[in-house]
Amino acid sequence: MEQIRVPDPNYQIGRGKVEELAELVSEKQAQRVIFDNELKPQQAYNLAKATGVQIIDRFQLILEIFTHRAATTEAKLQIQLANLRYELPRAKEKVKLTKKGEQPGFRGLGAYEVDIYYETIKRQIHRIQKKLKTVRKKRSLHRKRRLELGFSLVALAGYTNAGKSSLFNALAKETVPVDSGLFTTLSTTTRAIELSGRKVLLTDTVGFIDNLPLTLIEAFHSTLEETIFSDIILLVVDASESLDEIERKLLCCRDTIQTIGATGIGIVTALNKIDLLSESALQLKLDALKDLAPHPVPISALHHTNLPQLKHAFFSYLKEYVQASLWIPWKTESMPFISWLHDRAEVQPLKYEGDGVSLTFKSLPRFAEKVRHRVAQLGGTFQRA
Ligand SMILES: Nc1nc2c(ncn2[C@@H]2O[C@H](COP(=O)(O)OP(=O)(O)OP(=O)(O)O)[C@@H](O)[C@H]2O)c(=O)[nH]1
Ligand SMILES: [Mg+2]
Repeated sequence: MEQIRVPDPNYQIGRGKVEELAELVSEKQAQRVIFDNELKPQQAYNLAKATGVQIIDRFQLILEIFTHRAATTEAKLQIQLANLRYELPRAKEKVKLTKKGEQPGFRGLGAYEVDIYYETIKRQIHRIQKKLKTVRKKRSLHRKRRLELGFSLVALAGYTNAGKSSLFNALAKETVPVDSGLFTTLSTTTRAIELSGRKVLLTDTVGFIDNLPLTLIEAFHSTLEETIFSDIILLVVDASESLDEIERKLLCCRDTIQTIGATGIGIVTALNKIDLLSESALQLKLDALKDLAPHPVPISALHHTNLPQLKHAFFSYLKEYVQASLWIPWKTESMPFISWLHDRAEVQPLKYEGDGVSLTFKSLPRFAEKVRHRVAQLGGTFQRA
């Protein structure tokens, strides 16, 4: 529903509209109503009373989406903090309202004293801020764990609804799943896939949007850690929209990538949903987007169109593998070391030499350096080709 008017202090929308809304809710058996505008507690309360369902605004919706997507402790804390900061100025009024009678979205608050509820939130904010400080110190651990795997990281990114998750599923399905034992520590939105024999970690991320409420920006950015630490960004665009829309969203993506500090990472653009476009319309868009969309590949995630071309495009961006040879003496730690290496690199058959074993492997340069370190600990020798 849409209405153009000066916001009503009690309902945000006009009385007539409130009635229409209540009818619509009952006709559609809606479970909640989402407002694009920010709502005052008084308005949310009155609307809940009039419609019988919970009323939330854009801010709360976005917060909910972030809550589902937050993979790291830091992101989770940032989101809790954003939520509490949203609640704090509303706390006293909400408790007062609830004392008049509980409504959907206001339940349970009536038991509080006004000041106690406010103070509780303040204390929680304080506690989370303290936790965040500790967590930030540990931030790099998460990243280290990924590097430790020895895989290249590809992050899906793009405006909301562009088709990132569809592409994620399509790519994950098209490729042989890699032994999952290793990945129990990864989030559900990361899959290991094979790309021309190389192991790659593909991560789905939360969608970008314009006009993000200021208080949510930090929480949003911390859910995008995967993007910052990736080797390639696979930027997904809904190419079926108008050229204006596509440009606006691409600019928003470019800004977001810059603000989170993911600059300098190779970008391949998947122009998605081409099944909805004619050949000539697609060509027009490809020409018009030349400067805004780096390395464009037209695809359809839904129909699995052009996925090989897409994989080829980002394969060329993966860091070159380096080759190295090593020798380690035969001792108890040697066997676990070799199986660790097998899981993470392309290892050629072993050769038993005297009282030790030698082998050649290919991997990412950063991983080869890690191997060099472990070989030294085992008292062996290491040589990069
Ligand atoms: N016609 C068509 N529809 C598609 C294609 N890819 C995705 N869609 C549809 O686009 C909608 C959004 O797809 P998602 O994969 O959920 O998009 P997303 O980018 O992950 O969205 P958020 O996670 O909300 O940011 C869904 O209804 C998909 O079915 C495509 O190639 N063609
Ligand atoms: Mg998605």
